[in-house]
Amino acid sequence: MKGSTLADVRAAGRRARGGEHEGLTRDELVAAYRLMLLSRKVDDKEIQLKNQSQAFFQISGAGHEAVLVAAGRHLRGGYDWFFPYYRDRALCLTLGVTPLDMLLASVGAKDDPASGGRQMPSHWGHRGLNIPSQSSATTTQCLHAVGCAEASVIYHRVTQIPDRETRARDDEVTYVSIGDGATSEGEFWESLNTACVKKLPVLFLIEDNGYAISVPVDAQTPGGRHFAPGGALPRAPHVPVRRHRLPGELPDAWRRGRLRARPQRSGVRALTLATESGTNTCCYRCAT
Ligand SMILES: Cc1ncc(C[n+]2csc(CCOP(=O)(O)OP(=O)(O)O)c2C)c(N)n1
Ligand SMILES: [Mg+2]
Repeated sequence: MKGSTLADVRAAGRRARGGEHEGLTRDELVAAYRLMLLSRKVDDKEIQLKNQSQAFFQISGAGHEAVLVAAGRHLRGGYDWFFPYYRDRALCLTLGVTPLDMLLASVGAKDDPASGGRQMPSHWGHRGLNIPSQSSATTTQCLHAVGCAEASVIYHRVTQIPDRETRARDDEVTYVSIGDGATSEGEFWESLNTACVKKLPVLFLIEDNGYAISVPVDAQTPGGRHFAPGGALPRAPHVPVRRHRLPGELPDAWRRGRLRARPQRSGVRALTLATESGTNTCCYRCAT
């Protein structure tokens, strides 16, 4: 599916009337559009709560919705495992986290299923959907994801583990996502290294929005954007690299990842349509 905005998906839905658009039926496009719009509306509501001092923090996923709905529709909540970045609201909605769950986290309620109000908002967690709670320190999620994927392999291989069928599925994969800025940290490269050495079934999604707060990507990533020839992604030639400008290209690559049970990286370009977080007042801007 071309494009990554709400308007692009709405236009694709019109073109698909009575047929398919790039392999997606009209109903599938409408379902994707509803999730994208829901994600944007929950962001808007949280920003309103923040401005009313009812929420103490807000992290927006605006601009990242299309790729994350595409990812979520090809993964399975409660079956695969998830270490989503803080902008992954649309992925979590697609997996089955509800707007109420998100708003409970936003106001730090004790009924918040992610952490009982102990974590910051958008620090995703859901026991039933296989979303383990994460740290606020960016990139630590990559190490957790690789450990999780290694556990999948061990459950698969060691047949003596009691109840192994109820604890792990043979074709489960682990999803982890990260921003362009966080890929500069050592944990990212450590996790890629281990995933490749052990051939672990991990999907890395890099959401490159061109900035890490105020630092543009070309100030900390060789070659500039993650898509650029000679950019950061080709620096690890042992990991199959897929550069996606179009969210619709994701699933095919990821199906291949599942079939081969090997690490896969995808880089997508995103334009965050909000501030970095509720504590910053400057908008993220596209570098190009
Ligand atoms: C280890 C660590 N260093 C710094 C921070 C502060 N911090 C939070 S978000 C952020 C920017 C990360 O940029 P990027 O990975 O590109 O994600 P984006 O916010 O652009 O989506 C930083 C530096 C942190 N949370 N953890
Ligand atoms: Mg960024």
